[in-house]
Amino acid sequence: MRVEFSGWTKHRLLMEWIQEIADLCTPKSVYLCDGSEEEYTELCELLVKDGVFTPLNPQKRPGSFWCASDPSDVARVEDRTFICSRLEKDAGPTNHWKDPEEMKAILDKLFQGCMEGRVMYVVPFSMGPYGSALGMLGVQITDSPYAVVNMAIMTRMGKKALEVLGENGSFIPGVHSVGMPLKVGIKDSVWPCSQTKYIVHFPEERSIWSYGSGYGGNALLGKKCLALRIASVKARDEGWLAEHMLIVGITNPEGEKHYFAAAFPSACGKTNLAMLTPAIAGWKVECVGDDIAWMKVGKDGRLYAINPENGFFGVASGTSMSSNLNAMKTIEKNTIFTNVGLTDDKDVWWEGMTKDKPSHLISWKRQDWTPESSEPAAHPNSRFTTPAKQCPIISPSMDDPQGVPISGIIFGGRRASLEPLVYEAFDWAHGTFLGASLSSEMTAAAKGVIGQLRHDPFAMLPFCGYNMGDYFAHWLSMENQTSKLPKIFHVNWFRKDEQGNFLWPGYGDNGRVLKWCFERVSHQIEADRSPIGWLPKLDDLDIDNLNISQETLTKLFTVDAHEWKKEIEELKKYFTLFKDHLPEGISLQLQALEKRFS
Ligand code: OXD
Ligand code: MN
Repeated sequence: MRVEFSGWTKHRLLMEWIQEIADLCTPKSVYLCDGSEEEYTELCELLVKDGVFTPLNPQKRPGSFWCASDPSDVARVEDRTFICSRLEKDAGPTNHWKDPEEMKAILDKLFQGCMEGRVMYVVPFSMGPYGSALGMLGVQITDSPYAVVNMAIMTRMGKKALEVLGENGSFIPGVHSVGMPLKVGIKDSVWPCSQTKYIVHFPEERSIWSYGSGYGGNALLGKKCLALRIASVKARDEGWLAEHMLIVGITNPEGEKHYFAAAFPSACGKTNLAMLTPAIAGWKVECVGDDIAWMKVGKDGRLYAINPENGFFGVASGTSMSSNLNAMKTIEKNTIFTNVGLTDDKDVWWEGMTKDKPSHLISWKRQDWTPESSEPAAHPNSRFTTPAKQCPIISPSMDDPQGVPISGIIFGGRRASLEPLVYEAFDWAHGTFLGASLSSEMTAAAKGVIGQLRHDPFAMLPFCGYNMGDYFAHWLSMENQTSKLPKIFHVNWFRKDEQGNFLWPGYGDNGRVLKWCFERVSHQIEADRSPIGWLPKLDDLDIDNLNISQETLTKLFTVDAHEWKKEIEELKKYFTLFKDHLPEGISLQLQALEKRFS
């Protein structure tokens, strides 16, 4: 089939590539997206007609839809995610690798005719504000209209991106197929997907191929595939940082403002922190992004960050008016809900949303559900896809092509013990070591054993597009570019007592911790030196109107030498994984930590 471009683009390489993919995948037709509102509405109507989307009650949630995935396609598939660099050592020990030629042969077979009977959509998009020197352009080809409408929310998608691309601009190509060709006689399913899944990245040629899944990070290629795995490689080559981090602006009662970026593993509360309503009076938080930050040293020597995305793909389960009021307000309209419960009055519900449970609903498995049901109404990794602009505290700087200057970087994990509520790194190299040492209990965001502790350096374990040891070295090397790098902090909201109760209330009260970080970056307060870093003087942590005992506070900040020595042994073992790719700077930090405990 000859693809008719009719002036959609004059970019010769783009047209040749689209034709090549159409020839390989043999769809019944090709649709070139323009990103208009009419197009979004028409695609949603198509998804409704096909039974994929159920429109929600317009009185309750205008412009919104419910849908449920195949029960086998509910999360990112890390074990099917590949970094196919030419050399295995460049993918490193934390990524799955296959020789690029071998992988291309596999993909060639899989993609041959894979879109038969389906429409092939071509989705041009910009990651980051149009024309930002920090931004990047991508084009996703997909046979999933669900992926198209999600991309329309999550990225700056359509004509304008094509204009910026012009006739010879560069773009990251991504091909996505649900992997279920509609051969004659085969009936489509509401959530087509395949048991065979491949999420593949070619870091040298900077391309993405995704097969078999329609869900989230597997299918919305702008997000994890482009903005983290491919972008991290580009960032290494060009001397900047592509990170799994939220970005917030914080203003104190005196009107002073600082921006922070924070890395937490998936489903550890990044969206909640990004949209925080601080429990302390007079402090204001603005959200620039909830998942990804691209950061580059600016002319003034400071690190500037943009959020490459344009929407939130947040975890619905557990989100409530008390855990994240701003997220609840963001999703009041124009939102796609995937794998939550559908109530009888055509609204949505999930575990943790309200204390009172609906007496009946349709669960994410499309089954009748009552509070007595043994299975949850929503999948723990259920999601909302919603425009960032709808967030009541969205920062006007989100669209600033310059980005925002970052004063502090925060690392955090889910640790029941060991890690104090908050501490500060001695310097950049020590902060890099804190990022490299991050461990967290696993959540439902990826397939795996929930609750199991795993190393997740920089919260980038599933997202680093090259050798993680080289990535540590890249972080260390940022110091060669400037002396004005941000301060680095480590937080842990999840420490528990002997009975298994959380010691810290979390959510809005995390604003108290942000306040401490703010006052450290603005040099307003001193801190106490400890073997692991700078700890707050307890009087400096604002606990006004917080019902917390001195004993609990002490436990939150306990640095138990015995536990830390065990952690050091564990880290020694872990870092051997990186062999000669482990930079000396990290080994020296580990040795120094050990020495401080001896
Ligand atoms: C996400 C993730 O979807 O980290 O953001 O899994
Ligand atoms: Mn994420």
